[in-house]
Amino acid sequence: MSEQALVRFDVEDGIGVITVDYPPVNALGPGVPEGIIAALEKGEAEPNVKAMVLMGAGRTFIAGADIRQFGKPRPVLPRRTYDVLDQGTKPIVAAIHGFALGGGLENALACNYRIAVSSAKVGLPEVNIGILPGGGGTQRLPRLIGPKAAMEMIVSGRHVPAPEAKTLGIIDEIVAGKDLRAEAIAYAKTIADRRPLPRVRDSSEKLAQAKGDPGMFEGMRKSIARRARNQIAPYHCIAAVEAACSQAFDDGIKTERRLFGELENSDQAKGMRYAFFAEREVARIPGIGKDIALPPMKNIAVVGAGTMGGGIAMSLADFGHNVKIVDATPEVLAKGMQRIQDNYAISVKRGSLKQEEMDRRVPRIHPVERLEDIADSDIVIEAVFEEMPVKKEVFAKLDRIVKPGALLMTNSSALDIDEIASVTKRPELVCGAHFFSPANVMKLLEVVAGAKSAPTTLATAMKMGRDIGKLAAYAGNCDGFVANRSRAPFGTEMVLMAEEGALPEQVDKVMVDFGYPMGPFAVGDLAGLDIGYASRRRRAAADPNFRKLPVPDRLVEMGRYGQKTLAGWYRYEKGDRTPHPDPEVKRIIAEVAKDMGIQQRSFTDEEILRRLLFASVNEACKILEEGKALRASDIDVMWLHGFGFPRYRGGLMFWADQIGVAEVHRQIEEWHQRYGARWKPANLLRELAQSGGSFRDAKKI
Ligand code: 3H9
Repeated sequence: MSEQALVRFDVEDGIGVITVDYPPVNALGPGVPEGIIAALEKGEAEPNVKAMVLMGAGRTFIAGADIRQFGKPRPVLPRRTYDVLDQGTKPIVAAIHGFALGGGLENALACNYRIAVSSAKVGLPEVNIGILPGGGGTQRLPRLIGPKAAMEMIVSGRHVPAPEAKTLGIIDEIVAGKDLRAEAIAYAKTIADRRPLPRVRDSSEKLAQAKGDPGMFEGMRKSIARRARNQIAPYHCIAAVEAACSQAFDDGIKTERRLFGELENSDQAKGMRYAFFAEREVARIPGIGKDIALPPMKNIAVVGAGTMGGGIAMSLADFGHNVKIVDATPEVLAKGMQRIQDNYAISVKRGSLKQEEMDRRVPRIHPVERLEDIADSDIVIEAVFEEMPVKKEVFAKLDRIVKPGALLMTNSSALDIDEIASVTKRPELVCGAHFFSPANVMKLLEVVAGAKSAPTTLATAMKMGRDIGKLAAYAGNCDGFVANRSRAPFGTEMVLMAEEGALPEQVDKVMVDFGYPMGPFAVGDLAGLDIGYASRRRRAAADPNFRKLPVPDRLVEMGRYGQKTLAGWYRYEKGDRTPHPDPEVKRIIAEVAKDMGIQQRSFTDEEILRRLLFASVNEACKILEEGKALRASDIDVMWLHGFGFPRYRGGLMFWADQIGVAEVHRQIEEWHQRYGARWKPANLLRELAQSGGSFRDAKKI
């Protein structure tokens, strides 16, 4: 594409209008900065141009640098757009709609004025891809709004709505936005003769804030210590803002460049960039185009007012949907509604939700007492007990009662979708919608395809997920679907390793150091060990070869259910969630090991990490070779958003790719020899190791 096509320049009424036109989001891809510079030079040279406007065509202003170009060699431009904007002699107005993010906002900050429509959002979200604003954002934003507010924006990476941006001082004026071009031209005329030109780089009053509050930067570092554990970018962001306060503008820019250079090719930035694109790729199901016509999604109902059903109803209400919720008895329904109220009230108490917002959301959830009351639904999401006969009974009833054409989705986390669909006369309208717990918090939604699920059914479930802020991922119908099935061997290995001598506290420390927010044993105690116990019993009854896990079984049989009984893998003090290693657990583990003839030994941290994660990588390969997942990166998205896998490591399969398929295969083969059948390498793993392939490119569909 030619530069003219990427950036247009035309003159109207003495105002030069520069329009970036690089769909879908006007990223600053190759040719765009060059096009902006060429247009600016044209505007400077034309005597009849009194002022200029910089805007974006289509749905947005500029979403930032082209992320696809990072990590690749790029031509070094003799001048950057920011410098050309700074050196201009004619006023330039950035006219923002949609998003002004990263390099987009940085260009706007180098303009003399900024106007925006009220629905616009601005931000410097670079930290979310493991880098920092490298186009002067760390130097200009603190000068414009003060270092404290700037640091908060840069370190959080949040998108700031235009009205708030106006209050902060980023935006000069909010415009109606009916015809942004006309409004921007009108605004540009009002400032065309004003001199001197306001330049953010020249103003330093706001920086004085740092002198009055010398502990500001250290305070910020402390406040993010938990959230940003192990990460480099957030701390570099703080250092860059600190430089804005202690160095002259041009020196600050050099510091920003140096810090940016340290981050761009870091492993963390690579992992986060990969995650960014994986999260977008996950929305695509081959064979289902964007233009597929979808049935209505207006009337939605949830069956089951337990923890999951309530959480699903909240997820819908949070995004403005009215939702009916039904349960077997008025008592259970009332209890469920109370739980919903309480959960919202906790968020209000913590300050993460405004009372007015809670008052808007709760009335969107309508409790009803009979299935007949949800007969007019377009979509029904079932969230009753995880027992096949119960699910079948509910689906048979729903099929009779709910209007023809309505979609019936099950929130089952493992049961056979085809068996559930078989009791209905509309199997093509049935699929799984597996929310993760707590459903109103966790972002992952597995959309599970039954053998007869129609493309429109799957596309509707995916869209519903996206509409309520979830990352919806396709999964094939198999035991545990994709996320839980790939996680299951991790859960088994951690217990078997404990029998061999790796104690919960060592395993948990390894995984927390790796980047998980909590170790897996501590998570088990939080969720309740009785849950896994019940499911193991069920599965053992159905499958004589099902592997027994005597240690957790014994803990549960002793009444050690986890945090709720103040004892599980750890012991707890009343009113305190801190896990304390328990000699009693060590004794039980040693006893079980002795009974089973297992020789206990010591483990290195590396062995623990590999054993847990490689077990899952091998299972993920089986899932891929069976075609139950569409791509390795979908499994990564599931691990990032379902299990708290550290985002800066990209995801399970991306992490394994960094180690290399050959090494993963070698290690798994070694453990296959030592531990037997459960470590048999997946065929796909063997093939990839032989062909020199990568997990990332392994698609089996
Ligand atoms: C930066 O600016 C560094 C600077 O400091 C300067 C350094 C010198 N690049 O998300 P969507 C694609 S770093 C390339 O589905 P939405 C995206 O992959 C950058 N591609 O839409 C997708 O492609 P496809 C700082 C990009 O409406 C399509 O556009 N900026 C970029 O849900 C639609 O995206 C950011 O981090 C990009 N920058 O959300 C902002 N952005 O259709 C990143 C998007 O093939 N972007 N694409 O899958 C976003 O947060 C969201 O895309 C946005 C729109 C909110 C803008």
